[in-house]
Amino acid sequence: MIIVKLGGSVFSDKTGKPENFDEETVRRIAKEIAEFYPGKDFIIVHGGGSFGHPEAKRYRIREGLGNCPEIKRIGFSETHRAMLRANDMIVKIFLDEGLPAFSVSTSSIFLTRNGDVVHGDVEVIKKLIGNRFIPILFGDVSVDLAKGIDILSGDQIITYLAKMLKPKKVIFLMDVDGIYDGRPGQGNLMQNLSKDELDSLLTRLHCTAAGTDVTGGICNKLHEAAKIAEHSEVWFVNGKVPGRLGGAIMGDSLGTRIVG
Ligand code: IP8
Repeated sequence: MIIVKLGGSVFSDKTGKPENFDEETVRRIAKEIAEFYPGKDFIIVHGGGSFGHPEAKRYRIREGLGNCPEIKRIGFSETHRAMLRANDMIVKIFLDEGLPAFSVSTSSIFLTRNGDVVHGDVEVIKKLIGNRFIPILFGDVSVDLAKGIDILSGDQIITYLAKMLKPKKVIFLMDVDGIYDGRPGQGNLMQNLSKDELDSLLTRLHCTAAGTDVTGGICNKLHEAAKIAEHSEVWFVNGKVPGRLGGAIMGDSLGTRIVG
């Protein structure tokens, strides 16, 4: 089983207009996956991009229900709807390419406490995989046991799925070539990154900046990658460049591979 994270910056321009969508890139990614399906099982998890993040920020979903619960409840649902719109376009493209993609709403099967997953029902996902579907989950709003509501990033979902389902590989698709030894997209590309190097990189990058993401951008990704690496091989490759995903699936691609 291979889990692919379709980063929000791959299918949309996070700095652009709300809900812009790069159909051509998603179609090409679907075609690359089609070359390996049904020989391999896939789970896709996509991020928020220009869909979920602006809404989550506008309604301050990460702060919980707080003292304006009426507005927050509307925002919770609107943020979810924005994610469903992205999800629907992605699922449609996969279906067009002959892949049996099936949408699984993260917020219906996961519960969080202060943003951390405390429950995730993976039975449906297991059965879908058993029946040769390609489940497509997404970073989403979550019902939170401490704050009432929160956001669950696609990267955290993958950490949980990796722990429960032990995939062979997790491949993060990004809009840069991999992980750099400086600010994202700068410095030298680190092609092989040990778990120790990953930890020191997190310290060096002063991982606090979230950019346009309410979920912490590259820093959250690296933190989650460190946990995922305990269960699975992890790759970071450029989803905007044809062939990189296919290369990572085969085990030979320009990008960053986390070595245990
Ligand atoms: O882009 C965030 O998911 P991510 C989802 O994977 C929302 O961090 C709703 C902002």
